[in-house]
Amino acid sequence: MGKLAVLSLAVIALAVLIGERLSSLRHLTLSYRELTQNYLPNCHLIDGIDFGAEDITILEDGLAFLSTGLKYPGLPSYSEDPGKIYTLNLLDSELKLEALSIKGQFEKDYFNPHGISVYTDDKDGAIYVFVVNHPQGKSQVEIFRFVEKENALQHIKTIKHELLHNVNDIVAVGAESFYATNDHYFTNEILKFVEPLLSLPWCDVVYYSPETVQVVAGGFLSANGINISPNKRHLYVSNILKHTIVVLEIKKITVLSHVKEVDVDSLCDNIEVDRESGDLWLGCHPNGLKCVFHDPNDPPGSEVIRIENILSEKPQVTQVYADDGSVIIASSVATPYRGKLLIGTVYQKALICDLK
Ligand SMILES: [Ca+2]
Ligand SMILES: [Ca+2]
Repeated sequence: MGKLAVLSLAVIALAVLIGERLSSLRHLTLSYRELTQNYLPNCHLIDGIDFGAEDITILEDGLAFLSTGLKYPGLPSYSEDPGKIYTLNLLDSELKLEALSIKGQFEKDYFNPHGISVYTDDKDGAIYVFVVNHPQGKSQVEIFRFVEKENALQHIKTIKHELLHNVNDIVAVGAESFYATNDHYFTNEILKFVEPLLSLPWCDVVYYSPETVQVVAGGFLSANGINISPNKRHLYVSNILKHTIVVLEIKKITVLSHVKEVDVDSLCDNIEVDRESGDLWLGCHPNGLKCVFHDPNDPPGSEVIRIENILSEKPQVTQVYADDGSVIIASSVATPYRGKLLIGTVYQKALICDLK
């Protein structure tokens, strides 16, 4: 075969590969999806949240913790200030956001909080706040003790481990133990950028305790939000680029078995679980490409999805809220509390609505 023929074949092969990858990217990001508005009554933006509340979780007594000010490579962030953890008491008639001060040996200037989880110790009622932190682009987990009287977080320890290399979210299962998701396989910034384009199912879930650290589940295109069922028997993990929620049964603390994957047809980020009904509440990105380009004239929208009876033969997947970005941009978490729904976003605002 002549050189020209070889070159032509190479060009054709490359074109086919690029075409195939572009088509795959279109599917991964659901870039063709158009959103129909689906609003809830009495929605109000939360005063004081302007730079995202990527993750939110609510205690049984109505106190919400909000992780704000995330700086994440490839996504916009509109503040140079370090991130903060806020509380918001949902039982107060006037919702007042309070920033938690941080006590102890801790580098506040580089605080870059991402996924959070709260654990209450049954023995003494102590409340521990676990926070994924990315100081200067690194990945580590901070454990704080919540000091309610002082509206403060007492820093207890920083956990770093080679298996905790791209942590997105965590769910605490003890005062010092948790499951964590990695949303990328590579740590090199260029490879991290290329990774989603190659559809490599190499992301995982890691269990950490002071005695054991190990990968307990794998095969995720990108593992994002994670949470646990009220009876602590199942883990739920968002396989965000596959548009599914993976259900894992906890056989033993480090032995998980794959139960099923539920289609959600959206790029779902964090997962909150209603402690009474066991329903899953998901903050989702209806169009991933818009999240990447973040064009102010065509912003990413927001979508909240609820899954009822996830362990049954026929889980019900329902869209609860949808907005094209004119109200809130890039919703990443949604958490219900006594007839209200609090929605947080990656880098913009937070919204509270009445559930119908
Ligand atoms: Ca979380
Ligand atoms: Ca997340």
